[in-house]
Amino acid sequence: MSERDANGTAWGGEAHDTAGPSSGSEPAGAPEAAPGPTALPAGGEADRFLVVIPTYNEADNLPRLIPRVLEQDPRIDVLVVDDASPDGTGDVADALGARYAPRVHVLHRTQKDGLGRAYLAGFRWGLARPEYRLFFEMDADFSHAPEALPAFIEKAGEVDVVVGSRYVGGRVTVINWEISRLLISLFGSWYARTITGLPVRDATGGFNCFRREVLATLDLDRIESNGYSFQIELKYRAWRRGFALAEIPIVFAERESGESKMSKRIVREAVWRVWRLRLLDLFGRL
Ligand SMILES: Nc1nc2c(ncn2[C@@H]2O[C@H](COP(=O)(O)OP(=O)(O)OP(=O)(O)O)[C@@H](O)[C@H]2O)c(=O)[nH]1
Ligand SMILES: [Mg+2]
Repeated sequence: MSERDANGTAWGGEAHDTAGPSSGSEPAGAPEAAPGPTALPAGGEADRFLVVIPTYNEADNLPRLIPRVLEQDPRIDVLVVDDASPDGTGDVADALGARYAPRVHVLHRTQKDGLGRAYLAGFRWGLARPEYRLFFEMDADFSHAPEALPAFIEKAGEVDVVVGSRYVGGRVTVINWEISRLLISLFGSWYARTITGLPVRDATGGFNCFRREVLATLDLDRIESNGYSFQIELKYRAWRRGFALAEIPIVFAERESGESKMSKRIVREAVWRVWRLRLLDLFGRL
């Protein structure tokens, strides 16, 4: 799958494989004509945060979301990872990239390939740029309130992985979900926790923050999951590598507009993936 950056330059997926170079130069294979958006800030300051937002048909949401994300902290940059959305989200993202340059970047992928693949492409993009110290996962549909970002940043001063949690302190902070969806989610987290031992109440949650070292240490190529289980797998691998996880409470609101991509297939994938993770770990092959 080929990807092009906000300037529309095509660049192959292989270019991402050398994650985390320590020099301030552009990553190999990522031809960007001008410095600017991806160059190291003056003085080699390496303290920026990358909010990775995967999008599929989020053209309505993105223009309202991006400014709200950026205003939370001057160190925040955004990377939109769009899978050739038929509703033109990619073009909307490019326009936002130009408007909010150099803080908004866009990765275009050629086909819908799932949330997990989109995040992995986004993480590799960020790891190839040494200025990014923290990485965030965030949905484009306002389920995740940008106003929570400062609390994640603060907690990331104490732990390696900050998990945004809908289920901490004996409370359920979900707005506008059908009871069936809530039960699937609660059961899913309990199931993942029970089988894998992962000490997290909200195992499937997708509003999370990772220190750079976590993503640089995990072998991203080995991550197979793509749907809900992607969120479980990422947390599980980080935890098994000995990284410290902590949950902070978030309020999760069902999407305001646009279409849901939640499917039975995604739930089914999660059901068997957690067993696979546990067994791989048991046999030392995680
Ligand atoms: N790039 C990319 N993004 C995706 C894909 N599937 C979902 N997304 C995005 O990932 C985020 C989460 O997906 P959602 O559809 O909101 O999934 P959900 O929150 O489980 O379900 P709903 O909110 O009910 O739709 C959103 O920003 C989506 O646009 C995909 O295949 N590729
Ligand atoms: Mg959603």
